[in-house]
Amino acid sequence: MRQKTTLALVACAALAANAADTISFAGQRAVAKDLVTGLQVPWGMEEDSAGKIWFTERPGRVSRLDPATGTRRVLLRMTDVYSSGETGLLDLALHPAFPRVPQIFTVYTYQSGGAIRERLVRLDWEAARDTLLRADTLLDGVRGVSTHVGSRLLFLPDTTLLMSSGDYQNQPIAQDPLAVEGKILRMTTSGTTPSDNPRPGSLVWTSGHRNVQGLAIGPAGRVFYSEHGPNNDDEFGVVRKGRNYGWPTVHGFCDDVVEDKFCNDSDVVEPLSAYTPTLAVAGIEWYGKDAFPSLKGRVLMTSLKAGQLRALRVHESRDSLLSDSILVNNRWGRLRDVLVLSNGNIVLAVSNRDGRGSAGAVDDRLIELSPVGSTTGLRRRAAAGTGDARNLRDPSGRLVRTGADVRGLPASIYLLGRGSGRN
Ligand SMILES: [Ca+2]
Ligand SMILES: [Ca+2]
Repeated sequence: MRQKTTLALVACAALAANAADTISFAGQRAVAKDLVTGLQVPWGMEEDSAGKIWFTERPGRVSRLDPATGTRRVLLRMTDVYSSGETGLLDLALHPAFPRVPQIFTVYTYQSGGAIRERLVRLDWEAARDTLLRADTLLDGVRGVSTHVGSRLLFLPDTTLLMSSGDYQNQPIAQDPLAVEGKILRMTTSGTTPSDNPRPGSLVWTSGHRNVQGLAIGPAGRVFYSEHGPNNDDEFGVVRKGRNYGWPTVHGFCDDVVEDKFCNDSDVVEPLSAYTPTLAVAGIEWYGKDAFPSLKGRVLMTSLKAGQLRALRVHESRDSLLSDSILVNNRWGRLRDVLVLSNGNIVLAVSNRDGRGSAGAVDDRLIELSPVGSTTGLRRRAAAGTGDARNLRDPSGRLVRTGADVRGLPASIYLLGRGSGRN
């Protein structure tokens, strides 16, 4: 087939950090583009009202990224963070009225007398100097070890804050009503106990957790969680005020004699889905946008070990799962978190440098998925110089690359072919 060609100058070196692929995703074509590369365990992401992405990296950095340009600014390097195993700087949450209320909340581990402890702090964004300042400590002294320390943050519509804490490998603590570990906690933005928490004076919102790694909110304030099981029964489910989630007696569903008794005695909430073998489920997010129509009304869930992004459809009013599908299956390695942007694009945090992955040259990174044909997708692809190229030839006509990925090519003049042949 004769090919329609255009002459194009492709400055490949400048494209290395902005590589884009066109892939099949959620029943349509999508552009997968690296927004930022060379990160170290990006853990939590949030979008502000101006469309910028704020994110943490586990060694202690808080950054802001402009997804339109790829420009990243490190706003804070926290020097008292202890990062080892699963610990470090974990999730962050912007105040719901940000930037009018210029507050950011983040949780991290530190060392105290040889022990690992965890604290939740407030950072204030100083717009004039575009910097973050340590402002307040909401909760301190949460016990930790190098694993099972949570911690996701999620604002509720009433501007109270949920924080997940792990069992720090001390399993019975999850059932201790006086301990803050192995729980989902709820507090005000100054760290005090809301008057409508289940127990007066207690931050405990739900108990019986091993290590909740994902929290998300859907329509009507419905809150979802993801949680790591041991070698079995990772969980996805609904968070219900004051309820017991069963750990360590109950793994996943109440489905043996011992579990059944505990579930009845303690009114345990079962998950909506459980995964054996485990996936190492991680960040979750409600998808309510139109950019990927097949995902509308689903919860997106990442996983580390399995490298998956899943879409879960939960019944509108009943606590039952209607479908659970795999959107991404170990394409980029370990996925720590997912963010839905206001335009409906999806951002994934890749976590191959967390000590349990196999890191490639550009890891860790944030990858943005946008639908092919969207204004955003076209603009970004044009900016990246990838166009709709099917194959790329040198000036003598020799085929040097098929597909849209131009990583690694020297800067030169190439012919962009749009034919169907691979010859
Ligand atoms: Ca459970
Ligand atoms: Ca079970």
